[in-house]
Amino acid sequence: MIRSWTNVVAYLIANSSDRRFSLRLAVRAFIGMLLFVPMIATPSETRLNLTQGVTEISGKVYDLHMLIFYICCAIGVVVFGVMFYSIIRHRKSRGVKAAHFHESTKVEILWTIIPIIILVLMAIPATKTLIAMEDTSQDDLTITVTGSQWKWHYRYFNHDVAFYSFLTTSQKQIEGSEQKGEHYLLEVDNPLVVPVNRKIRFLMTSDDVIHSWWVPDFAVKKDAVPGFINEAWTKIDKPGIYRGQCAELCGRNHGFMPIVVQALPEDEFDTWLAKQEQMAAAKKAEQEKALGKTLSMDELMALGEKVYNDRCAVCHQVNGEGMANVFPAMKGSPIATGDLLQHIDIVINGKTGTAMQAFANQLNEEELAAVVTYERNAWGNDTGDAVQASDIKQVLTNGTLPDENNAQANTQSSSSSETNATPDTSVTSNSKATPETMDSQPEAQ
Ligand code: HEC
Ligand SMILES: [Cu+2]
Repeated sequence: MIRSWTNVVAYLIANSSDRRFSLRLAVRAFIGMLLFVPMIATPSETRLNLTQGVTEISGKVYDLHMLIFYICCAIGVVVFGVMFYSIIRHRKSRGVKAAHFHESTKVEILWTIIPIIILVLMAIPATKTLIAMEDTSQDDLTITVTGSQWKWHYRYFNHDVAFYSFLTTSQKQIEGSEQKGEHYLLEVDNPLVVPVNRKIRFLMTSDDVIHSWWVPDFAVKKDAVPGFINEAWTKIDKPGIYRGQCAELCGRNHGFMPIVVQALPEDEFDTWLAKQEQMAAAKKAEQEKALGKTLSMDELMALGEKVYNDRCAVCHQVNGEGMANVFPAMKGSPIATGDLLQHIDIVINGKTGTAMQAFANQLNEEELAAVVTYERNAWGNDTGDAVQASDIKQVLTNGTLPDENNAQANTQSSSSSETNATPDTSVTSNSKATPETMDSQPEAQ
């Protein structure tokens, strides 16, 4: 095709002395070009076009997109064709005299009615597809998707399985000091695992700002809005790994919260889910035990450093110096070197209206104790305070630190009272989107 195009151009130049002839050719070439556009867009593998995806809905969305695209091309050809034809045909050099009329009721009615008819015709298939996309009834599996700065959290309804999904691309690749990997910024530690051939309903919400869960292969793109629950669904035809991104500008690390979905054959998925439930139960038991343990300062600092670097350093930085005017420094912070209860409080409850989120449901007591200890002793903060898991448990249940004298009694009473506020890392309930609130308002939009 390119060859023939260059031929046309060469021909035009060669014959440019014959102006009338080349004009006619130019018009034909232009119309030919317009007709040629849809052909470029057809191959599904081109990076320029929408993906056909791996679900029935994504196929429908693709077809709809192509249909509308072709209609637009046809309109383009007709409108530009008439326009250029008229301009060239009635040009001054041919001695054509301009007509002096205006206001033609007939023409005006015509150019109102024809577009209306075209729009209505386009709306019919579009509405059908939209209605199918919105129909979340009769699902086989419900998954709650919660966005927060800057990670996704997934919870399997009616199963004791929930986890966070973090970006795993190394900082070095991001900075450019290391070769970028194949799935640069599109890889996570825990992908969302789902079965094929089952209808999966997603309930989307957010813990802080608006995010948007977008996986092009499923044609699912839904805003995750704090305080609201949006619904979406998918039914995947083909096992595989599908990648997506947060599609709503949600702050500094917006580009660092990708989505990875692993679609497994149904039986493999069932095995996976059963195993996750077992692991969750084992983890819970382990954490109960951790509450009674007293860790040494070294143990607390080692665990604390890991938690800090994994979860806090994105904002407060590894060197504890934060970022001027955005994220306060931990080094020498009045809170991290001051009142212990206030320090624990901001870590477990966060600070509303700021990027400092509540970590009570994101980390377990042991991790919270360790990270607070770390912040109070790293970077020359040297307060000497060692915080234990049982201290955190006390703050979570009573809002106070255990009194030195009856610490024993407090530990006993607290471990016997199982409250809803009990955090359990991977199996967490989000403060704003617990299963209870979701059950009571599943239709909320
Ligand atoms: C998404 C960014 C972000 C992350 C992640 C984050 N913080 Fe913060 N943090 C903030 C911001 C912003 C503030 C300031 C809040 C305010 O305006 O008072 C803050 C304040 C604090 C303070 C009070 C400091 C002071 O001097 O005012 C402490 C302590 C703290 N964070 C601890 C942590 C710990 C521990 C973690 C990890 C478990 C963590 N933060 C993770 C953003 C973050
Ligand atoms: Cu986001």
